[in-house]
Amino acid sequence: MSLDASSSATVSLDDEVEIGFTSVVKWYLGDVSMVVNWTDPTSLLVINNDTSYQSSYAVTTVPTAGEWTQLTLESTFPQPHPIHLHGHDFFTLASGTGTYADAAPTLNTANPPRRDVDMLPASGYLVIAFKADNPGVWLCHCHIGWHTGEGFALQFVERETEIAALYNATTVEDTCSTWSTYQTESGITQDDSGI
Ligand SMILES: [Cu+2]
Repeated sequence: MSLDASSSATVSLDDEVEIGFTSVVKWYLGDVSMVVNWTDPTSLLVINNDTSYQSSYAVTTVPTAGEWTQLTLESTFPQPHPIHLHGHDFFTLASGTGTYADAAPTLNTANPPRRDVDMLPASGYLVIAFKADNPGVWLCHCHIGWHTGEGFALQFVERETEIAALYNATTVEDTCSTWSTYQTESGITQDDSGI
């Protein structure tokens, strides 16, 4: 089915992808390296109406049904990254090498490719967009597993006020508390981004 995208977004992110080498390697999107607490996932926070997210949760809220969100990722690192978004088939509006500003691409909104993964080229940029038609907590991350573990991720909380009703709160709370007990009893220490 042919579907068009929009080039006008009400939520717009333009994040530089960066890597930091300190005692451990971390990836950053827009200066944030994601770290979420295993025992306190975003969906549980939403259910508990505890929505003052820590900055390390890398949350962008997408409040309005039917409006568009656009994410531009740029990287000067000479390695491609497969970018995956949960909850949507996103539209790829542009990608290429060099900086987005230098390339100044025309965004392709006329039935553009729809993907659940697309490549951020080495030393390049990727522009994706999605329409807020699916309430939920949606992770967007590099699909190279250890990059995800090193913080290469962000999340969209889409139509926050509608999310709790979509969950069975008891199931979520029970699952989280069971995990928490297991983690404590087994002496497991979280040593990565938590995703
Ligand atoms: Cu990666």
